[in-house]
Amino acid sequence: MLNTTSYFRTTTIRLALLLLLAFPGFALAELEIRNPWIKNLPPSVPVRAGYMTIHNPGSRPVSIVSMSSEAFASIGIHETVMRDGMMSMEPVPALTIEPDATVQLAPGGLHLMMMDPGEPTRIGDTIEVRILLDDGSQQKLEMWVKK
Ligand SMILES: [Cu+2]
Repeated sequence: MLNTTSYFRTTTIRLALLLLLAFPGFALAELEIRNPWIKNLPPSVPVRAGYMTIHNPGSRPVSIVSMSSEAFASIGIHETVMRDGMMSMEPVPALTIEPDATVQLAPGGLHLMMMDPGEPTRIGDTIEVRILLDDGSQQKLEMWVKK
């Protein structure tokens, strides 16, 4: 049975398909983020490290330009490197994820450096973080505070 609602729905889907076909760059980039979490530390420590798995399901490279959260003064992306036998951290200005690639932010490697939490973090908290991508789009995610 074809009623008015399903007619409009079909038309809307057709229109969306047409737009996608006419403008392949129509959709904004979107990253798939799995298991985003923050390692909890005592309130006396003014920094937290954040981890997650980031997958780019699209057909173009996507760069993370910046990250922010109301719960932290700033968030940077860091890489842990060995230099002259010493472990140190270096800022990553923009993290680029190639098409169909997956990047791991994990202890001992890439991580978020989350500076100056406004309030002490507690295990079980969720903290909202915004990601700015190089096409100008923004993505929000919830990060879990874990032990
Ligand atoms: Cu760091």
